[in-house]
Formats: sequence, C-alpha cells, structure tokens
Amino acid sequence: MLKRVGRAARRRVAAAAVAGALLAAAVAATAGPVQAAGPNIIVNGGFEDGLTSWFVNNGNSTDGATLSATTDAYAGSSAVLVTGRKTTGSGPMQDLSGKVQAGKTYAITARVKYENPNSPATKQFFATMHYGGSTYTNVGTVTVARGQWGLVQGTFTIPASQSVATARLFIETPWTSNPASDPNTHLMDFKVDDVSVSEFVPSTTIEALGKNPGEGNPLISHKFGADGNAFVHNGRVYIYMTNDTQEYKPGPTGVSSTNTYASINTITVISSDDLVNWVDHGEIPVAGPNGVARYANNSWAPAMESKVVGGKEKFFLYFANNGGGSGVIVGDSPVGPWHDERGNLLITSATPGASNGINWLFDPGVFIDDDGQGYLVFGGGGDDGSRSAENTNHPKSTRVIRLGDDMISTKGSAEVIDAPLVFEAGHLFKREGKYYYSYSSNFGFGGPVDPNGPPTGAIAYLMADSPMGPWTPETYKGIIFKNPGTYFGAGGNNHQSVFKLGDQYYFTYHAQTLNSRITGGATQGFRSPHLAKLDFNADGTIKEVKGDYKGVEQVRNLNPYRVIEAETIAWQQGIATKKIDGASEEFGAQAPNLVVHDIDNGDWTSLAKVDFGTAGATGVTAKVRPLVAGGKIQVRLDGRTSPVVATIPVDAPLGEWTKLTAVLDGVTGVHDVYFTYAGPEGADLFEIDSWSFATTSQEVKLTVTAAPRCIGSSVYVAVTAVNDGDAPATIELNTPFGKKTVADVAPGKQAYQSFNTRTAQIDAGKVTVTGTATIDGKQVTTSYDTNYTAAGCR
Ligand SMILES: [Ca+2]
Ligand SMILES: [Ca+2]
Ligand SMILES: [Ca+2]
Repeated sequence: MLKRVGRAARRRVAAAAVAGALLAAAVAATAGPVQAAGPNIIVNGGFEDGLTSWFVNNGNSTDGATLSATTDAYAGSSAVLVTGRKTTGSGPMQDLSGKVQAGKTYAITARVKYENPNSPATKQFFATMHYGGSTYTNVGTVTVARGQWGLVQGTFTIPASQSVATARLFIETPWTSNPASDPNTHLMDFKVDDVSVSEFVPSTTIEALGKNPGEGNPLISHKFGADGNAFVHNGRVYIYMTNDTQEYKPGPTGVSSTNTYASINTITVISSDDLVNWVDHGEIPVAGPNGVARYANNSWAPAMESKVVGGKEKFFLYFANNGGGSGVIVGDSPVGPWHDERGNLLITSATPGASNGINWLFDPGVFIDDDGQGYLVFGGGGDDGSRSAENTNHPKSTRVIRLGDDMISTKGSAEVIDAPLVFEAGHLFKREGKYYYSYSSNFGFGGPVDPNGPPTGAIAYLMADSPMGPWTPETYKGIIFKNPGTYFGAGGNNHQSVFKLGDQYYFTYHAQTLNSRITGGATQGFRSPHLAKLDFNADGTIKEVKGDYKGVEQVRNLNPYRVIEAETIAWQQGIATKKIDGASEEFGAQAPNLVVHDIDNGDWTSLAKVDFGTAGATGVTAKVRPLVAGGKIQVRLDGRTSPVVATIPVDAPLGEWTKLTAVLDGVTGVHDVYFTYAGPEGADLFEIDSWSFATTSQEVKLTVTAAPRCIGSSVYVAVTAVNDGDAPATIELNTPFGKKTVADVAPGKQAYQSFNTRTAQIDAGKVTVTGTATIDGKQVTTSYDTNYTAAGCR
C-alpha cells in the first residue's frame, strides 16, 4: 500500500522543495508542513562510517544485492552503492525496531542517485517501512533524473494498531512481478546518502494569510480565539476568548484534527484602543494542574467585569468548566496577575435553582448594574430527548442569579430564563434603562421549530425592565445575528458580547474564517473573533448585524512616539507570539510581555493608521533578539510591497536582546506601517519585543502621574506633572473633579494638586494635563492623558 505524502501550501516547505530542485531538476517535490524535527533515529545515515548499521533488505528470500561504500557522496566523503539487485526491493536497509513507536509521526529524507545510461531518463524511488510479514508501507518518494542526486521526502504516521516489534526501513524502486525481464528499468544500481528519520513535531504557526490588509475581521490571524467577551477599561477594549489554539494540531498535511475543546484550559486575551491594531496579551492559565483554578479542568466561554471591592478595583474573570459548572478567578488588572479567591466552582448543580438535571451549567455572562449589584447568567443545552415542540422551543436551560457583593458568590436562587429556542452563550447588558439578554439559539432538539421564534444557530435577544426579567417568551424581540454560515460558508456554534466604546455600541461574534483560510475552505471547528457595529432602533430594539470581513472602522490613529509592543498587529503573515519573562514595557509591571517569533524570510507584520504628525519621524527602533546572522527588518508605508523607507540590519550578538535603530527621513502624516522581514532562507531570523519611533517634533515634555488616596472618608486624586523640558512651561491639570493652572513651572520643577472628589468611592478615570511653552521661538502645547485607578475610602 502507498501512503500518499501530503502536499502542503506552506512557504517554508516550498523553500525546502526549491533547494531540492536545484540539486535535481526533475524532482517532483512533495513535502510535509513546517516541522521541528527531533533527533535522527538512523545510525550512520551519511555512510561516513562505511556500512555500519546497514545491510541489504532480506525481507523476502528472493531479495538480494551487494552494498559497498563509494566516495561519490552527496555529502561528506562516503555514500553507499547498491549493485547486483535481484528484486525491486533490493536496497540498503536499517533495523529501527525499538526506535519507532506506533501512533507517532515521523519525517524521512534520503538522497538517491542512479547513473546506468541504459536506464530511463527519470526513475521513481521509495523509502519503505517493513513491519514484518507482508506489511510494507511506502513512506517517502522522489522521481529523480538520471545522474543527479534526488531527495526522497515524506512524513508518515505509524498506525496505532501496528506492531512495531519488527520495524525496518529500506530504499527501493517500484515493485514489479518480473523485474529481471527489464533489469535496466527495474534493477539498476543506485547510490544512497544522508538518510534521516526523525519524529515529526508539527508547528502550530499559521503561515497562511488569515486577515487581508485593510480588513478588520478576523481581529487576529496568528492564533484562534472563540466565545469573545469584550470588557472596556480606561478607553481600551479587552477581549477574553476560549483558547482554541490549544486544540490546534496540524498533522503532516497541515490540517488539524477537529476541535473537541477537551484540552482547553487557558483563556486568550487581546486588547485595542482603536479596534484595528490588536495587542496580544497571551494566555491566562485558568484551569488544570498549572492553572489558577486547579479545581477546574477547562476554561471555556469567559466573561469579565471589574468592581471596587474593599477599596480596591478587582477584575472578575468567569469561565465555564466544560458543561459541568462555572468558576471565577480574580485579577489585579485586566491582564492579571490572577488569583483564586474561592477555591471551588461558583456555579454547580448545588447552586439554588441552577439545575434541571439536563442543562449545562456553563457559559457565564456577567453584568453589573448602575447600583453595583452584579448578576450572572449561565446555562445551556437542555435536550430531554423527547423531541417535543415544547422541549425544542422552550428547554428553559438558562438562568440568571444575583451575585454577592464580593462578585465570587451568589445570592438567592437562580431564576429560569425562558428564551425561545435557547441553547447557550447568554449575555446580559443594559442600554438606556432597558436590559437585554442575548443568547445563541439551538440547532433543533427534534421537535418542530416555532416560526415565531429565532432560526436555529442564531444570536437572538430578549428585552426587559430588570436584570432578573422576568425573562418570559413574551420578552423575545428577534435576532441580532444569523448563523455565521450565512456569511462565511462555515457555520457552527456562536457566541457574542456587546460593548460600548465612545458613543458607539459594538457586537462581538466568532466565525471559522481563519480556519477556512488556512485549509482553503475546510473547517475543523477553530473559531476567530470578529467585530461589528451594533445599532438600535428608536424603540430600543436592535438592528440585525451582518457578518463580514470588513469589520469596524479604526476609531483613532496610533501614536508611534512611544514604546509599542511588537505583539501589536493589524495584519501579518507567518509569525507567532510567545510570552517571555518580565513585564510589558508598554502596559506596565502587572502585564505579561510577549514577543513575535517564528520569523522567516518573507514574514511580515503591520500597524494601521500610524500618525507621524507634521514634524515627522526621524528614526525607528526595534528591540530584537537575533537568531542568525544576516537578518534585516524593512520598513514600508501603506503596503507590504511598497518601497522600503528604512532598513534595520539585525546585526548584533546572537541570542541577546538588543535595541537597533534605523534613520527615517521625516515620514509625516498618517500611514499604515509594514515591517517586512528578510534573511537566510529556512532559518528562524530573530524575535521582536517592541518598536518605537523618534521625532524632532517640538513638544513640551512632562511626566504626569495621577493617583487616588484617602483623606478621612473622601477620595482625593493627586496629580503631578514634572516639567522634563528645557524651557519654563505653563501647566494645566484637568480632572473630573476640577482643574488647576500653574504658570511658569521651571525645568525640573512640578505642578501639583490634590483634587477632592467629595465621595468615598470613585471609578477609574482619566486626567488630562497640558503643557504650554515657547520652544525655538514658537509656542507649543502638548497634551497628556493619564489614568488613575478606582478607589474607595472607608
Ligand atoms: Ca555521506
Ligand atoms: Ca514564520
Ligand atoms: Ca513585547
């Protein structure tokens, strides 16, 4: 039997195939996907120790040939020559018994050459595994031109049921029953060199283009993220997602097995303050032996809210422990660090009113009303097997319950939400005095679907005057979003949240768009986050959202004159991210720091709508860790094939983080910035931590801090602005609690005011400080926004 070798559309593979083609023009190259290979299992694969560990295939009594060392090597000084072959299977063999395991995947490469002038101009060769008896499996192949070295290549998975007590590898030509009838065609001499078999470890880096430049959806294209829940804090939206990437295991053909969700125990976080450039904050280790909540196995479908508890703002991240319950962990900031303050699940079948015995106690949705009272909606499923109209249209499987003041306990009993055709993904929000419960409808429990309710697999909603409803079928108002299959081909489940940024409401949903783009259409359940604007009718009902790739408009330009984490990406191709030790320079001591890695020649990243201003940029700096010599970062404007405006040679000691700078010749105005990466083919070039741009722009340099403190039972917000410039400045401190202007603050001196908020508790907020000074004969005003944290005084 012939196991076909998968053909993959990945660029690093293509590069490897090109290298082979240069050596053997007629090679029909096939190759597996990107791989990180284990050590070579073959002993003396290069024949530099003569024939040590090699013998002639003797699987059949008719097989036979002579092996001898030859100095006509592909590499090194020696190869093997096979002569006197009796069968097509007569070739060099090595015993791998005890070295390979059933169920594992291996990659093989070998070099072959034949030279008989009476043989055909091209000839196919196989690498073949013999598991004893009559079980032969071709595991790699090449068609090679006479007189040239060809590259046998393949990946193969040994079936889990295969006995590997005997496991032998050999090189052969295609089988025919009577090879002696035409020995020049079937039994020619040949040479073999550089045989390698190593365990195949697939790369999870997505090398395909998953998000087209100019488009907003999916939000990210270097990893997956499902069940997105948006949380706005200090003008920045954070999206917490089920980490589907944990289930992504591309096999030898580059296609993953189906997402079962079973191994997902981390939550992925991204954030943006402009809705197009997204920062990757990495994964929160929620459940499992390495998780914050070790009592839980899974972390699906997160939901986030913050509240001042005991005078300190805390961040409550709810998650589903598969279908069996829901838990919560507590953070010191939207990106942690995270703590377990409860020690066990928040919602279980023991929660009053939670269980009807058949529903799933998952998909927590959190909401805090204006009076500080928290609510949790949860639940789903509910198919009782009756196939009845009542069970299909009214499974009554979801609930709403009050949360305790600590946000990690419940109060009272959960109330039934009777949402038509309900299935999962409940979400509660408020707008203009009305409460909305949105949810995903089911796919039919066998009974007739009521045409007056939502269609199957859609996001529908109810409206009521209280967070507790009552959520009766009469509160059903329609659908927000049809199944993603309507817009993107691939359907599947869905999940949503609603948030407000500025004056605009937005809607998050997921779709298998990146999954589809990786495979060229097929999907295996890997979901990606999408955004859309959410608009309302005058009566408060919701205008239906249409799914698209365009997404939403960028709401503000990106300021380049600061540290920008390199894991901030609008569009990219071929990179991956990973967390490294230490804090984020941009997001502070509490925030994890990630770097961009798996950077190959041709990979690129970009930032959308970067505002270089009128004075312009004079330099660009990258914090990088070179991995090979000869790498470089090219900077281009408005397109990844546009002219290069600056090149940073990544020329520094290998393996060490360093800052490298290139001059920019006064780039002004607003541009998309593309960083394109170049260097030796087939090598990991470097890792990137952050970017920054420099400008000659004349600005009043201030260092601004704002912090709440208690004086008696009142919160005061203390604002300090230090004049870091060379000229005296007039400094204006603006807060929600008043403003103060200090004239002629000398260089090195400060303006200070402690503003009395006249309340015992404040939410987090923002102060704006402007400095005005005369610089080079011109009056210059520069504005700084600084956040202060929420606080309470008792
Ligand atoms: Ca050799
Ligand atoms: Ca790459
Ligand atoms: Ca970074």
